[in-house]
Parts: sequence; C-alpha cells; structure tokens
Amino acid sequence: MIRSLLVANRGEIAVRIIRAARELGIRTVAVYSEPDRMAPHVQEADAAVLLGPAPSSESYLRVDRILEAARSMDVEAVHPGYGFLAERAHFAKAVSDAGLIFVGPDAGTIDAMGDKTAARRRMKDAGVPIVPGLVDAVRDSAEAAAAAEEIGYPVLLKAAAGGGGKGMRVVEDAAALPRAFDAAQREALAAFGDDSVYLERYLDGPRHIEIQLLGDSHSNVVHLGERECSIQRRHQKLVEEAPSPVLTPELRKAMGEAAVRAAKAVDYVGAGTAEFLYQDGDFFFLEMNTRIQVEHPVTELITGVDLVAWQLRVASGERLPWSQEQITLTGHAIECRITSEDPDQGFLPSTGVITHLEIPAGPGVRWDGGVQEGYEVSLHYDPLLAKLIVYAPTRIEAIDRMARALDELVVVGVETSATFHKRVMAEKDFRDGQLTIRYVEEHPDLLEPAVDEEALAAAAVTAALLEDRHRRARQAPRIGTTGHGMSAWRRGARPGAWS
Ligand code: MV4
Repeated sequence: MIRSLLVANRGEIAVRIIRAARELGIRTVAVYSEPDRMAPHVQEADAAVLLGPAPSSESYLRVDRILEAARSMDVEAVHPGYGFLAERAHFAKAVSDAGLIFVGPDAGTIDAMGDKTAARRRMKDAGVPIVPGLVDAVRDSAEAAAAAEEIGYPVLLKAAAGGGGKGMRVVEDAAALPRAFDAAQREALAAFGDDSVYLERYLDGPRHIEIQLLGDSHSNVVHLGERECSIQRRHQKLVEEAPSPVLTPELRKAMGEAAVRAAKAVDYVGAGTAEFLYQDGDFFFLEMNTRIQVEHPVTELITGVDLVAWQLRVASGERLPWSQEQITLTGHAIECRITSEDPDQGFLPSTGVITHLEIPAGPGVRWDGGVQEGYEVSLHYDPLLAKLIVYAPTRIEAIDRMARALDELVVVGVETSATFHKRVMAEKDFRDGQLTIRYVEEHPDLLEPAVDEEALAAAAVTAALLEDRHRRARQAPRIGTTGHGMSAWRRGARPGAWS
C-alpha cells in the first residue's frame, strides 16, 4: 500500500481524499495557494506546501511546483482530485516520469478519451452504443452537409477536441448548416486550439445518466450502477441522485455492461465514469471521464463502496474484491451542490467571508465540505463550497430528508444555491422523477424568489404581536410573558406550527 500521498487539489475534494487516506494509514501532504493558507484541506493534512499566489495558473495548475513539493516531502503518490490537473495527460505523465504513482488512469487512457472522435470510434468497435453520427471530423461544410443528410436533421455539430458543451451547435436544417459549421469551427479553435468538428444526430431533451466504473491493474472492471445527473444549468450539475428513477434492472444491466466494455477497451485502471444520454429506452455513450467525479458520494451511499479508498488501493496494485454480482444497490441517495451563487440573480457568483455556518446533521445526512467559518470566498476558484448528500430507503424519503437538511443549513456571508435546491425538492416534476437535461429551463420558477403569501402574513402578524407584547411589558414590568413568541422566528418555521 502507498504510504504517503500528495493531494494536488483544494476544497471539499481535497478534504475527502485526505479522509480516505487517513483511514488507510497514508500520510498526506496538502498543497495550497496564499489565500488558502488556513483552508480546511490544509488543516486536515499531515503537512502542507505553499504553491504560490491565488490564481490557479500560479498555484494549483503549477505542475513544476507540485512535483517539487512531492519531491521535498518525499511522497510516493499524487492524487489529482477533479478539475485543475485531473484530466491533463501531460500531468499524469509528468507524475509517473518523476517516479511517482499517479492516482488515476495512465496518460494514454486520458488522451484516448480526450479526443471525442477517436473515443467514439473505439467505443463503436467495442460494441458500445454511441449517438448515431460520424466517428471522424469533417473537412468542410459541404462534407458536413452530406453527412447531415444521411444522419437526418436536426444534427449537432461538436468539437472533436471538446467536451463540456463548448463548440456545440444545433442545426435544424440544411439552410442553417454553413453558418453553424463556421461558428462551431471558430469556437472549437478558440476553446481547444483545434478546429476539428464532427456531427451527431441531435437528441431533444434526453436524460444524462452516467455509470460509475472501477478498474484494477489486473484487468478487472466492475460498474457500480448509475447516477442521474439531468438537473443542470449551463453544463453545471446542480442535483445528482442514485439510482436513476427511470432505469429498470434490465436497462441498468445493459448500460452497466456497455460501460464495462468501454473501460476494458482502454484497459481502464482506477475510478472512471461513462456518460450516456438516455431517451425513450435507448442509451448512447457520450464520453468517459477519467477522474473521481464531484457526485461520487451518491454511488458510495447506495453501494457501500468507498470509491476514493479504492482509487488508492488499486493505485497500490490491489485487486478489486468483487464480482459484478456482488455489487448491489440499496436505498436512494441525493446530492445538492452548495455553491456560492445566487439563484435569484441568475446564479451570479457571490463572494465574502463566511461569518456563520451551521452544517446539517442527523440520520442519513453527509456533508462533504471544503470551507469553515471565517473562510473568504473569492472569485479565484470554483464556487462549490460543499456537497450536501442524503441517504434514505426510498426516493421520496430521500427528497424529504434533503428538504429537512437544507432547512438546517445556515450560511451567513455569501449567497448560496440552497434556496434553489429547496425549491427543487418541493417541485412536482422532480418529486415525480420527471427529469431531462432541460429540466431547469423548463421550470423558470425555480430561479425566482417564491413569495410565500402565508408565511409573509404570518410574519407580519407575529411582528405585530411581539411589538404589542413588548409595549405591554414596558408598561407593566414583571408580569410573566411566556417567551414562546420568539420561537416563531426559528428557521424553516411553518405557519400554523406555532399558533
Ligand atoms: C448531446 C446532446 C444532444 N444530442 N449530443 C453537452 C456536453 C457534452 N458532453 C455533450 N452534450 C450534449 N450532447 C447529442 N447528440 C445534448 C448535450 C447536452 C447535455 C448533455 C449532458 C448533460 C447536460 C447537457 C446539457 C446540454 C446539452
């Protein structure tokens, strides 16, 4: 087993990795930027090394400084987390060239999955269903037009070097193709330094469902079921859950087996995710993420498998101990990404010092956090403050548990996405499991402050009563008041509950 690990990340995922490492008896080294000097990941590691000033380009993205820290602290392995350097093949290569263990797949696998057309070709050859379309880039708009006729409109132009939605263009008909092609090429070049584009049939309103994979260095791969990630806005996921409310055991098995074929086709080692689009009983491979994902806890809760611990164990050469049949899914888990963004202002980033933080607790509640009271939220990094994850026997119980946990959460100092999440937990289509990647745009009310007329009226009455009581108390001191009036002001109080 690895005995020491450098965690090349920050925030909640760095804390998560440090926790797994400690349980395995692994010594941990954190790295940090100047403003993160007192951050939780620095405090929880056994040692910490300063990388540089706040900007990521001068700290968490500095491969040279990270490798120097690894050398000076004499660690054996490096865990990249997600984001930052996690899916940069050059980083994986630099780590192994330095004689260290990279906790993740090798540079070749990261590269193979980074090129979308090459990945599609490989997946098609491996018998993994892909969205109908091309497996090669097109040279010009005439070639694109010919392909589009064959695929059938609407089609979607995508950047071959892409991912994450950049350089994507929906094309409704042949007349719109030439301009869309030029725009997609330009955007692909700007975003990825490569103007190659290809096309697929456009799916209108599918679900985003992904399969968690684990592979070891002895050619074993298992899947750990799916996560439903349809609730997103501008390619940022907001709520994830496991299992998906739509998958039958048969579909889960078919999708899981396809994902395992995908992983085996690239000799996958470590934790990875196969992303699919799902529509009307059909599923299509989209891309493979060669990292631990933000939403991994929902899978951990329904499988009982510690994914980060297993990343470290397979990186140490251990064998996965399960056959596929031994992986079972129990109960339901939901995750809300608590970000420093204001849902009532179009998810505008919010900054400031967190002056007060009350973390939800109680049965079935998990908090994967990366901030504490006194922490200053800036614009330098991703707005994810923490993940609130709940587990319950059934989906509806998990939703009600999440609503309860969100009511317990208090963050003072920055606005958070929690107001949005509360609205989602109460929304009918969500509760019915009616989800597509267009869920947020199709429910614009979720992005507006809900005026609760009843609560407003109750608050006004309470204020009047308190004022009246206060006046009487002044006039006739020492006449007993119950003091119960104030309890009406507790968080999440419902009108009627205190009358
Ligand atoms: C699609 C699609 C519809 N049809 N491909 C967006 C990011 C990139 N990874 C793939 N994406 C999509 N590909 C076809 N053929 C719709 C999306 C898409 C999407 C996919 C997953 C999660 C959220 C999304 C939001 C908008 C569009």
